[in-house]
Amino acid sequence: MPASPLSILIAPDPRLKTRARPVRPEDGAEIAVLVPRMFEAMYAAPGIGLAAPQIGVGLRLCVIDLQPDDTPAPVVLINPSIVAASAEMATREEGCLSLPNQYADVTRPARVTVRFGDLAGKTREITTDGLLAACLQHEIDHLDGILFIDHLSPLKRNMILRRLAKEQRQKAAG
Ligand code: K1U
Ligand code: ZN
Repeated sequence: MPASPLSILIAPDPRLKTRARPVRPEDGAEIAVLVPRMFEAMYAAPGIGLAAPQIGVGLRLCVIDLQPDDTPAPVVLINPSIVAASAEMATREEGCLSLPNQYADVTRPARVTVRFGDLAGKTREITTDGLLAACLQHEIDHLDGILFIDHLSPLKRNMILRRLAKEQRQKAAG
């Protein structure tokens, strides 16, 4: 029987605020099943990234696909970490599949180098800027229990959380 689609946790679910643990070699079988389902959930949402804690799995694992020119470019990142970040900062609008319909300008290092393991167990590095740099930092934040709203003032953060709660109540009421 086909597995049901993964559902994405919505803030303020406490699992989104929990630091995920590193993936270990013995997690390989679970990850092999999880990764295609994470891509499926991410494309269906639709989104350009998804971290395991967003589907209630406390592992340091995320998937990204910016689909430049509508061409699939899937990347799996196992135990990703930022090994270098520019002093220069960049501000861009971010969204989050765990905060549907909520957007805000977030300021982060403009350029980062991220080291991670791939599905074959090889260590890789990406140095990038622009949307991919923001997305990588956003997904690694999820692994540390940090949401994009945590980069905003308490006033803006609470405004977004209140608006989200209201929209979720209205959605539940049909
Ligand atoms: O982790 C997530 O919640 C996914 C999030 C990633 C992200 C978006 C923007 C800046 C940084 C990180 C999303 O994918 S939100 C949806 C989104 O941005 C999008 C959806 C469809 C097409 C293009 C973008
Ligand atoms: Zn997110």
